[in-house]
Amino acid sequence: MTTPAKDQTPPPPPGAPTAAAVPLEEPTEPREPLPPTPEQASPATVSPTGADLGAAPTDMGQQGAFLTTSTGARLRDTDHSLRAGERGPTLLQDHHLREKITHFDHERIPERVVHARGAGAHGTFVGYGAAAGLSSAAFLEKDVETPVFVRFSTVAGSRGSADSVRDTRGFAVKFYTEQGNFDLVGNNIPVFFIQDGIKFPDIVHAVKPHPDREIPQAQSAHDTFWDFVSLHTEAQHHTLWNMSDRGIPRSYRHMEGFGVHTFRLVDAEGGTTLVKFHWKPKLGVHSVTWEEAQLLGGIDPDVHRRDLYDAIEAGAFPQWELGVQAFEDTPDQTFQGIDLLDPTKLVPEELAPVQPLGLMTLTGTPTNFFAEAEQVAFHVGNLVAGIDVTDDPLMQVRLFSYVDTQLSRLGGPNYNQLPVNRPHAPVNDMLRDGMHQSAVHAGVAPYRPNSLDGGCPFVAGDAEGAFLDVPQAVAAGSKVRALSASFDDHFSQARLFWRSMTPVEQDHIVQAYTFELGKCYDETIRRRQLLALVRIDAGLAAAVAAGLGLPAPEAGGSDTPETPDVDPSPALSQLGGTWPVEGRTVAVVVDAGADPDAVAALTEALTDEQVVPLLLAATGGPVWPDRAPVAHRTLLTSRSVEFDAVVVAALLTPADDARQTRDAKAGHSDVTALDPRLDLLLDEAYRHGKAIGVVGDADTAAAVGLLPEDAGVVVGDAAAVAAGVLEALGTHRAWDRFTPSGA
Ligand code: HDE
Repeated sequence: MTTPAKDQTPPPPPGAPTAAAVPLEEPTEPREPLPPTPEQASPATVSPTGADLGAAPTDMGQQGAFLTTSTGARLRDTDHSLRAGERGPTLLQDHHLREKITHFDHERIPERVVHARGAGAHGTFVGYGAAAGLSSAAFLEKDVETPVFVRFSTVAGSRGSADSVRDTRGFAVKFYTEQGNFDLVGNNIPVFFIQDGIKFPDIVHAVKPHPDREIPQAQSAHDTFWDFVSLHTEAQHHTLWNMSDRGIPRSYRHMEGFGVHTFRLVDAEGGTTLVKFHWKPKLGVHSVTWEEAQLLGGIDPDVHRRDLYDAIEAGAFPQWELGVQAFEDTPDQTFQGIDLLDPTKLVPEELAPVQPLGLMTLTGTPTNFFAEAEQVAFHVGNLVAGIDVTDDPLMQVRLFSYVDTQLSRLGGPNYNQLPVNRPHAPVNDMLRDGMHQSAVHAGVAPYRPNSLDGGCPFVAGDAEGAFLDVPQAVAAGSKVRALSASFDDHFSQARLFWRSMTPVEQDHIVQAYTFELGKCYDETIRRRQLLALVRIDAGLAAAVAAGLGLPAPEAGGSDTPETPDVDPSPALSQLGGTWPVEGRTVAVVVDAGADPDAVAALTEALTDEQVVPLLLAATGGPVWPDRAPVAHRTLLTSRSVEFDAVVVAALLTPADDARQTRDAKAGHSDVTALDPRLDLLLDEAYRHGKAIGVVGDADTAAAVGLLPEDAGVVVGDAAAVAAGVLEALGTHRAWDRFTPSGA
């Protein structure tokens, strides 16, 4: 066996809390706080009113080598409270104790009503200049670079819930433009459950845990959700997306983003265009399987947060292209029969292609999660010149909600002064005082008109880049609580989505509905949802009904009117195509008998493509005696769902702890030649359509139950395996392993 040279040691995988050597003994020498790690970014050091302070980001963190009170007095002891004698009661005069405990008692703020679980990152947006004829927004101009902060989220779960659940994902971007902050507060699904914002509390109350027992957490598989959406059929289109693989993304990096509503862009001459915003991930759209999602909920509930931060730390910076579908701003605000003000409708890309406007790259993880990802406050009304809202009845209500919610969540009206929310443009707003005011405003006349402050601040015009509320004509009419008849069709676009899916994707949808409805206690609710499904597609309804053991409803009945036929939109499917593989993880199964040169060559080939190899051995410690590298994962600590692919570089025989009493996974099989946990790992990876490499020949493959000709299986030397696995990863999954039902 040859020795791996020092420079062949694979780099440590991302995620270690510090790069510094950690001493075994408690340190005794005072030292300044550690600076952020290279990938950590902080909000810019601008003042609460947008002035560039030119300070180092570390100036916003803790300073000095000694422990102090919050007012800077150095402390002698923080391990003992001040007491009347060593065995006596604690004294009320202990100001340090009271400050420490009182602050701790108030460390939590209300979590977001929705989208409580999420993760944020810093980055930049660079305009292509392609929006010139559409919008005067300066940040869209060619090569203009704008800092951004992005927060991805689930909707239903609490702040500590799992990332892997079936749900819609939030995709909110704050652009710190030189004309003020622009927030694009979107989702990974292009349509919404409701058409009028007044229904938002209803859908949210329905999907949240039942109010009596407060279960289930972060799930839609329960009676109240299906009760509501089966009655409120405008939710059917969005629900169908949730039941598709879009509801269980592989990572944030693999999600599309959508502004959902139609926006109105205004060009330099005042011309207007209606647009729908899209974010296209450079890595393509990719999802986990439902079994993976369920396993991840227990094994790696932080999967999406970890993936995002590990990728950024590894230098595999996630990227999305921002684009728009553009439509003529006609009086009826309709495109080819699709009402652009109805947020339950999308416009197929085949009818209106997405025009790219710029590229977003995420390059920085938060320095402090609470200060940044928790305190960031998005608002649909944070608009800049060149971008305006429309009369979409959902959007209109959001314009009220996002300010209102921050008042209780962030404790007052000055939340835009928090470092992550501060604009990078000068702020002169005449808003004064209030809780947590951190600006020190000069002048005596925060009102207009005034003469005492020389008339300041002045209002701006077009020449000064003032925001324009487009003078949009509104139809004169009566005050009504109603929507136009064009909002009445709830099913044709759900049918469009279903018919655009490949057979494998359709199977996943059937499985998801059957699972979710199967979790409902009430049969009437299941039957009612089947009545909605038959209006989407009779085959879908029949397949779900069969799984539930219920009769399939007939299409065309009095409560199941026929839905018009639609042309599919192939762009909605996530199959087909090949994509970059940056930041994906590959388990490399090794032991001391594996050829270290082959393993080094393999891991190097993977890291060259910014794929993260994780050495998986029976136990921790050095894989080869007395030398690097050490195993990153062990059979006990890992499960297949943590990896995108597996390479078998050693046939692990049963290890000492391969006993069910020590590791339940070891109960998977009685195979005596292989460790049963490796057998399980490979079974699952195969079932989930993941790439599997075997360093060796057909006999080696046979020893782990694989054939070289199996889809997504690569057998050969290290170089061939690396190349084959990288190629298979690029297609996201070995789709041929999923045999669609009926095939
Ligand atoms: Fe939200 N939404 N929403 N929403 N939403 C919030 O604002 C609300 C809607 C979305 O990472 C809240 O700061 C109403 C559509 C995202 O911080 C709250 C209505 C879309 C985020 C709120 C909607 C979204 C939120 C909760 C119907 C996709 C997370 C905390 C009129 C286009 C942002 C907060 C983050 C957050 C209200 C509908 C996306 C309560 C009333 C449609 C991505 O204000």
